[in-house]
This record gives sequence, C-alpha cells and structure tokens, in this order.
Amino acid sequence: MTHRFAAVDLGASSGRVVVGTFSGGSLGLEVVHRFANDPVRAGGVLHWDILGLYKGVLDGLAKAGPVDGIGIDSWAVDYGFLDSSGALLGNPVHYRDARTDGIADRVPDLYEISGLQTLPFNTVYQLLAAAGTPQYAAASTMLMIPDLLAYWLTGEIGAEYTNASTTGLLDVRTGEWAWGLISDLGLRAEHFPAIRRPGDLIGHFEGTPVVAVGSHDTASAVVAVPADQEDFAYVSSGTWSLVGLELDRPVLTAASREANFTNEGGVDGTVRYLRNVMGLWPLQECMREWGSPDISDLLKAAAEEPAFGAVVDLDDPAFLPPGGMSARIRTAAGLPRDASHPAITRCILDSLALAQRRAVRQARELTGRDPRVVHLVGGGARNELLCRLTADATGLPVLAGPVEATALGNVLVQARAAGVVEGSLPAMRALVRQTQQITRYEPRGGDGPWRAAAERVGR
Ligand code: ADP
Ligand code: LRH
Repeated sequence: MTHRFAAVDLGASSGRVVVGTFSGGSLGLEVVHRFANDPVRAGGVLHWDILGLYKGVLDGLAKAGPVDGIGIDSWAVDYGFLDSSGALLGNPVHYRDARTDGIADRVPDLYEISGLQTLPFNTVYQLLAAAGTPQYAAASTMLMIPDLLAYWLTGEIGAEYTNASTTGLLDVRTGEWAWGLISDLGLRAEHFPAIRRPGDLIGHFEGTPVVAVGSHDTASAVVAVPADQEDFAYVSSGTWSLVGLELDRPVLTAASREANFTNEGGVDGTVRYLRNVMGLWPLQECMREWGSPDISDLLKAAAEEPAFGAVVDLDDPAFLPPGGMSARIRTAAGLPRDASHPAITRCILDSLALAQRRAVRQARELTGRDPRVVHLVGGGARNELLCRLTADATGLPVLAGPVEATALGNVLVQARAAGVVEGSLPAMRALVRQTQQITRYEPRGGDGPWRAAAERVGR
C-alpha cells in the first residue's frame, strides 16, 4: 500500500512543496513545486510577502495531487496578528527588520525561564516593538507563520510547540506558555493560542488532513538527521547554520547562557541544544549583489583560492541585516576593494567553517558530550567545499545529507501520526539512512591552522 504526504517547507531563501511517498519499506521524496521567498521593503519596513508565499503553497498542493496529509513548517520567530474577525492585520515583518534594534538590551534576561538564546529578533522582542501600535491594539491572536498558513487552510487556530519554543515566551520546563513572564512584560495573554504538538490533527483542507509537524523548520530537519547512534552533532545548513546536539533535558547553566546556546523544543520531547551561526546568508547576499551567478561555478573557483587568505568573525551581528554585504565582508576581512568574487566566497566559507568549529567545541564543553560525527543537512550539504572545510575544522567526519532534511522530517512525523511508519526517532532515522543519499567527508590536516584562524578573529 502506498501513502503520500505533502510537506510545505518555507525557508528564508525559498519555499517548496515536497511529496513523500511511503511504500513497503521505501521512502521517496519529490519536490513538486519550488518558489522564491523574496522579502519586500514597504513603508521603510522589511516584510515577508505572505500572500505570495501562500499562493506558492496553494499552487504546490494543487501540483501534489491527492495526498494522505499536509504538514507545514517554516523559519522561526515571525508571526502575523489576526483581528477578532480572523482577518490578518498587516503583513508579517521580517526578522531582519531593524524594529527590534536595542530592545533585547532593555529587557531582563529570560534564559532562566525560556532557555532561549538571545537573538535580537526573538518573537518576544518583536512583540515589545509592536506593543503600543494601532495594529497591536487591534490584534486578538498572534499566529506564527506555519500556524497562520494552517489557519488559512483549515480555519483552525493554535500554536505548534517546537516553533512556539522560539518565541522566548514558552516555559522550557513545562512546554506551555510562560504566563507569568507574559504578564510581567505587559504582553496580552489572549494573544497566545493553545499549544498543539507534532502529530496533532489541525483540521482539513479540501478533505485532506492537515497535521501539526515540527513546524519550526529546524525541528523537522533534526528529525531527519540520519544518525545511527547518540553521539552526534548536527549542522542544519541553509540561510542559517544551526549547530548543536540533541539532548533529553535543557542545559540552563550560566556558562551556557553566556555562550548563547539555546534550548529549543524538539519533536518527541527532545531538546535542540544549539547556537545560531550566521550560515550561508552572507554568501546569499553577496550573490544577490553579484547578479546571481551560477553557484557551482563560483564554489569551484572558491575551492581554488588559497585557504585562510582572509577570515572574519561571522558571529558578528554586523552581518545580520541585508544589503551591502560584500563591502562589509571585505572591510572586516581586510580584503582589497577589487577582491574577486571567488576570494570573497572563500573568505565566507572558511569563516563559516571556523564559526561552526567553535559552536561544536562549545556544545561539547557545555554538555560534556563527545560527538563522534557531524551530520550536515539542508541546502549546504550540496556545497562540497563547505562540507570538506567543516570536516577539517571540527576534526570530525562530516556526513552530508539529506539536502531536503526538513521536508523529510515533516513527512515522517505525518506518516507516523497516520500509522504508516513505526514510532521512535531512531526508527525514523534508520529509514532516512536506508533511503537517502549521504556523503562522507573525512577530516584532513591538523587543528593548527584552524586554531590560528580562530586567534586571528579573536575567538
Ligand atoms: P533555507 O531553508 O534557509 O532557505 P536551504 O536549506 O534551502 O535554506 O539552503 C539554501 C542554500 O543551499 C543556498 O543558500 C545555497 O548556498 C545552497 N545551495 C543550493 N543549491 C546549491 C548547489 N547546487 N550547490 C551548492 N550549494 C547550493
Ligand atoms: C532557520 C531558522 C532558525 C531560526 C531562524 C529565524 O530557517 O528557523 O532556526 O533561528 O530561522
């Protein structure tokens, strides 16, 4: 018997609808529709084009044809407000918009309650930036992006747990909204809908069940990490590199807070203990400036460039906002004005591998765990140079793939809820290992050059 599930997966750089087909012991994956995710600046504010994205979702679901279920995931932290009639109030604001600048510094540390790393754009800071506006006054419900799309498909309102864990307003110990914190910050309790868990039925779209998955894209990606043992680190590599470990309980020590490691909610009660590393964003931005050259050609040329010609501290928040990225990288790296595109690309990738090395080492120190391998999943798994550099930098084998880990994690959780695949995370991961392409990169060379590069960037 064959079962088909549709994953709607919206990344910061593109959206797709992917169909996972389960038949006997096999699992096939087909991207049936891919669409751009181009933010729009209007009235001085950077927005997501939410209706354009919703159109991509509807077109993709039409192309997918009859399926046994639909699951939705997207990037974290962003939301839309509904008024009391259920209408969307304004266009969701992009987390890279400047409206949250400086807000985190004015709010007491929330780590003890939420276990969340401080990122300037966490939902809590966005809500504090919005408080006092006419839009905020008119809002009756806040829906995270996947919950908003699920609402449009089904008419049902709720807040999926893994994504709610990125708001800064979920209690890391109970997995429920932190009502005391919400009230202390002057936020409105009625804005926060009931929590639903991965596997819960949300409602129906044209007769097809819409099922909650790990609706935070990173939570779904971690489900599909093809690990065959417990001691693994992962890099979910796309616009961001989410670098860390899977734990069964949060780490809330002062050292962990200082290192800005997060305890995000994972599927099946796991903790995604990780740090946000700037990821492929700087390269995406440079490529946008350069007129979108062919990425394979650019990476081939970058691989020919000398290693460590220039390195920057990619964890510097100066690289967060869009625009003028190549100049920012060149200045920070001390590269000349006429530095070539491959030289800048090489600088970004060396620096990214260096930042990922730091995060893996910190995760090890902060947890006492000893990862034996790094699983690198997401679009970055197609970047051979990045995979090779990550193996060299961490001194660990890198197992690269699957590229569409997020969509896989999404369909696996749906298939489990429908009783099509058996239970545990290890069982789902075994299915990923058996059916998806994974490439192994062994570390080469010693740690010396990486240590020296770390010293050059002062980390
Ligand atoms: P997100 O979910 O954040 O939008 P993805 O997981 O889709 O990100 O990964 C996007 C990234 O994958 C791009 O920024 C690009 O660097 C990389 N990528 C995509 N295609 C290729 C390719 N053919 N070769 C190397 N890298 C690629
Ligand atoms: C990756 C991601 C990440 C968040 C960021 C906003 O797509 O969801 O986990 O921190 O976007």
